[in-house]
Amino acid sequence: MKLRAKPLSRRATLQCMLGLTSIGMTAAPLLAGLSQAQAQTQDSPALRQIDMTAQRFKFTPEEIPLKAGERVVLAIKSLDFIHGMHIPDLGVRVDLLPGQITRIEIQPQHSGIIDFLCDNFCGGGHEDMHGRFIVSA
Ligand SMILES: [Cu+2]
Repeated sequence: MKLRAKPLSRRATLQCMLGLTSIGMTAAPLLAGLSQAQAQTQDSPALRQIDMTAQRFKFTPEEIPLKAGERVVLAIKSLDFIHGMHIPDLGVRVDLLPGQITRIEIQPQHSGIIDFLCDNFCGGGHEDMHGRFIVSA
């Protein structure tokens, strides 16, 4: 069966326009906000992205606050070496290729401190290359 859109009569169009303008100045922005939020949850849930860099011998930022249960994407750019990103408590470990952005999705379930570290030996300061997520309830 073919569905054909029925052209609106001139009167119907006019009624629509009147209907829209009858929404008060305060209601219109509220409705716009609602439809935007729905679009995000239904179509592509936008995860919060945390931009990071890895460079001898430091992750930036080194301390990252998170909420328990929140899914986030770490977008880590290595600036100079194949560093490693190892998060033992979350069972995550990846190489960070220089010049590329490596994305890792994590979702810590409980509040507390979760350490992360570089696990590719990258030089004299390698042992200092670590950081932590501070997960709040
Ligand atoms: Cu390193």
